[in-house]
Amino acid sequence: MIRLFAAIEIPGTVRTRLSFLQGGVPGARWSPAENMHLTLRFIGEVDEATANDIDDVLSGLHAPAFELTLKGAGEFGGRDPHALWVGVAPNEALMRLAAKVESGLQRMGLQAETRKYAPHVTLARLRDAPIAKVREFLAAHALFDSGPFAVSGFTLFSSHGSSNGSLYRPERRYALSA
Ligand code: 3AM
Repeated sequence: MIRLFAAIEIPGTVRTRLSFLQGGVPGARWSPAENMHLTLRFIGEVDEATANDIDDVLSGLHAPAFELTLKGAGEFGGRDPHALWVGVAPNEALMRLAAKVESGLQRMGLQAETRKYAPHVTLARLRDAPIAKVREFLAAHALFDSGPFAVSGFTLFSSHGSSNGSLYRPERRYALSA
């Protein structure tokens, strides 16, 4: 079995800038810069035959290249926040790409993703982080703006290890059309 997700890779220069945002929240486990990505679709554990089918579907997907801007900061979890992230400036091309990935995977037989797609780049996972510090972090980085960068493809990653020591390995890369 292999644990998979499809994601957009973030350029190294942008990941370095994101790593400069990391700090000031006790109880945060900050993501290493090499792990930072924008998930398109979490897939989960699949067997090898299914992984091959997924690769076929993603290889056959046609979508245009686009520009992406990371913007602002947010949390998941509300009163008990469990993740800190930077968001994405409104981006129709990204939403269409995520929808194409979703419909392709459903057509090949994967269970539909029931949660609404909420594009984000995770900066930290939280455990018992003081809410005041979380609010301070969000206020401090509300105006973060990466500037636009080109997205010319997307990647099928495998995920190894536990959530804190996760290693994400690019398995396949798929080009978007110029
Ligand atoms: O893109 P981020 O880092 O927020 O949290 C996991 C990570 O999200 C998420 O998939 C991404 C790559 O591992 N993930 C892990 N297990 C998940 C699950 N059961 C999950 N997303 C949804 N359901």
